[in-house]
Amino acid sequence: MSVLLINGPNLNTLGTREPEIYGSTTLADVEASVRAQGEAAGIEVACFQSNFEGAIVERLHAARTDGTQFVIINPGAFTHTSVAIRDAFGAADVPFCEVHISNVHAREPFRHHSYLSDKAVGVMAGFGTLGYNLAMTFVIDRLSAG
Ligand code: CA2
Repeated sequence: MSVLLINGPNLNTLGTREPEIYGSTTLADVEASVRAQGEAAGIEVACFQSNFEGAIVERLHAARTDGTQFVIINPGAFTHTSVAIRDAFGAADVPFCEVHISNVHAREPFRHHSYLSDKAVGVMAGFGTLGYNLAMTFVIDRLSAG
């Protein structure tokens, strides 16, 4: 069983800036933690981060045929702008959860709209980096149930 964890722009700097919003956990910490959760459940976790919209689109195209059964994605700022990533999920035909570290609904109005949420199985927002683990707990449950 295989899960793909995708992080979008600027999330490679997680843990180094704006700790009052995003905390001090690094992306490497997040990836290791979600991988460990998967390993304990017999699920392989592939991790991908890019600051480029097209690279995320192409990774989603690959997910259609590489055995990915579920995607967990924090699209970063592309959440609020990217019809291309929305369309790529349509083409990939793989279920996904959307994760936001911060509570986007308690922030600026432009962060309240997501181009992905209505296509997601579920959305986590505001639980800090723990949100990735909460989403992974759901995915493990979903995949284990068959
Ligand atoms: O809350 C989230 O996870 C966001 O997806 C993060 C995006 C933001 O544009 C979304 O509205 C909500 C921004 C990621 C910026 O990454 C940083 C990483 C470390 C420190 C500061 C910013």
